[in-house]
Amino acid sequence: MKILVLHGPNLNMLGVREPELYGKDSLKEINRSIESAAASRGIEIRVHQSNHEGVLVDEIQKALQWADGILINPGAYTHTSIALRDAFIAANLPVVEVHMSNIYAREQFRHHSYISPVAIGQVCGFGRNSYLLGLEALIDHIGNRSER
Ligand code: CA2
Repeated sequence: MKILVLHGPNLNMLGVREPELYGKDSLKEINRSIESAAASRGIEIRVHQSNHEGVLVDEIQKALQWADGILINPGAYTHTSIALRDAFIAANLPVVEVHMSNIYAREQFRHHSYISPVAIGQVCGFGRNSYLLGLEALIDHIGNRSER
């Protein structure tokens, strides 16, 4: 099983600014914990962070050639990007959307996601664990699908 992990804009700043919102872990540390969770399940992952919407679209399109599913924290593009949503529809791969913070406990504009209607589910509010819980759910979903 192969999974693409995508991080959207500004998530390269994790651990550097706003620790009260997003925790003290750097993106590197978060990636390490995702990689070790995946490795313990024998799952191959590739991780990519970009601050650019088009680069994220390119990665989603490329995933069609090799990935069984996508775990994404789309960052602020969650609330703005029809391009990412269309890329997910075109890729037709299972997607899990994750957020470190509880977007529903924050500003109104963060309550709407363009991504969640095309995702199999969303995990938010658990900091770094949002990624690990989302990964678990995605692995389970892909596994159950291939057993059919
Ligand atoms: O809670 C999340 O994971 C978000 O996707 C994070 C986005 C925000 O726009 C979403 O509404 C919710 C922001 C990522 C910015 O990350 C930073 C990390 C450290 C310092 C500054 C920004």
